[in-house]
Amino acid sequence: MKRIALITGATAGFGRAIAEQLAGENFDLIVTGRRRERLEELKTTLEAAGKIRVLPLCFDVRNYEEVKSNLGNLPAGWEKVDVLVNNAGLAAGLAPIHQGDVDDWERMIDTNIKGLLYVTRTIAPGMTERKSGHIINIGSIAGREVYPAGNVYCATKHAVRALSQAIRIDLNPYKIRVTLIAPGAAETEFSLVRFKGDQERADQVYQGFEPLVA
Ligand code: NDP
Ligand code: 8X3
Repeated sequence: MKRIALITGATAGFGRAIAEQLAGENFDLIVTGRRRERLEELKTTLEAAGKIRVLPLCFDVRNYEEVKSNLGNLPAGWEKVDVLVNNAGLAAGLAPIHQGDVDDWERMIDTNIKGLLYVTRTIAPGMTERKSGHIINIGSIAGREVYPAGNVYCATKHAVRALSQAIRIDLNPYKIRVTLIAPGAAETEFSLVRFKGDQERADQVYQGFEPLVA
């Protein structure tokens, strides 16, 4: 039986690269994100070699009802998720605390913390029943250190780190592995999203050092 991996936020950056990597390791893949065309294109690309199956699911991780309706009733043959990669996430804005945009704060907290919780709450019960599984959370160096104006983004990634430790303790009796990956700055669509489409501002982030790639 093929192993199944579920990757949130597979339409870009790390998520897409993880999908490509796991496809090469012969996993069937459930890929999620909000951009349907990108998910369909990813399915076509990854299935082209005829070795694996890809199930694209288009939804917003911030919406618990959407998470439950998409992941709570997976189609036949897709229910037994072996690996969950909680990758979907973002930074919105870069402002000192007294000038921060509260809507940006809500977006980051809702996506990076609550989205991860909603997906985990929906997928983990199947893993505990089967007493097997691996949950991989994408944290960040920003979950260990903070940087100027990074306040809320850094706090969400500190939360991902705390939750990874807590989930590991809770699921250890069920033989479920929990891994936190904490990359440094990588040139993905991350900064373009953070600066709301301002490519020039995004490019400035990676000047003066060599960023990681997805
Ligand atoms: P990208 O912007 O390239 O990719 C982000 C992915 O998250 C996209 O697929 C996007 O899909 C998805 N996503 C964002 N919001 C939502 C949402 N509400 N619902 C569903 N999917 C969503 O960024 P990265 O690949 O860089 O980021 C991936 C993860 O890596 C994030 O958790 C980020 O915090 C973390 N990280 C990034 C670093 C970096 O420097 N790039 C370093 C360390 C960690 P769509 O827009 O289609 O919904
Ligand atoms: C993204 C890496 O250092 O730009 O998590 O915040 S950093």
